[in-house]
Amino acid sequence: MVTAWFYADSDADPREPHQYEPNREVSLDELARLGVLHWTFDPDTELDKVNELAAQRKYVSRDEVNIARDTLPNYDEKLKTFFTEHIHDDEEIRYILAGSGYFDVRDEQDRWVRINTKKGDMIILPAGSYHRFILDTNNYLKAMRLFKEDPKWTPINRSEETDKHERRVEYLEALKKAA
Ligand code: KMT
Ligand code: NI
Repeated sequence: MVTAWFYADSDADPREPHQYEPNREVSLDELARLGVLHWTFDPDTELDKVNELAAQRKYVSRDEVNIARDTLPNYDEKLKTFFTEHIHDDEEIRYILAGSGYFDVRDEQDRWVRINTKKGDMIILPAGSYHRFILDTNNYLKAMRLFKEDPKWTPINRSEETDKHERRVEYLEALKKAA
C-alpha cells in the first residue's frame, strides 16, 4: 500500500524520506482528490488483476525498467531526467515489481507530496500533473510500465510554457471541480 506525506525541503539527499517532524501525512483521500490512482497487487500471485486493469484502461503494451546502477544504461543521466519536474500528455502508469522508490507530485498549492511505493504497488499519475521520481536509499526499483496505443509520455520539463499546456489546464480544471 502506498503512503504519502508533504516533502520537507532541505539539503539532505533527495533519496532520504524528507519528512517534517512530526510527519505531515497526506491521506489516500487527498491523493485521490489529486487524481492519483493506486492499487496493490502481489506480483507473485495477482498478475491477473494487473492484466484486468490494463484491459479496462486500454493499456495494450508494457515493458520493464530495472533501475539500479548495474542494470540501467546511462544510470546517472536517467535518474536526473526522472527527478526533473515534468508533465506528460498521457497518464503515467507504473507497477512496482521489486524494490521501492518515491513519486513526488505537486498539489494545487505547488507543495510536493511524496508518495512512497514498493513491491506490489501500482500507481497512475494523471496527465498534466507535475511530478518527478527518485529511488530511496535502497537504490533499487524494478517497475512495469504500461502504455496505451501510441503513448505520449515523453517528459516535458516544467516551464512557463507547460503551465499553459492543454493537459495541464485540463488537469487544473479537474482539480477545481474535485475541491
Ligand atoms: C518517469 O517518467 O518519471 C519514470 O518513468 C520514472 C521511472 S519509472 C519508476
Ligand atoms: Ni513522468
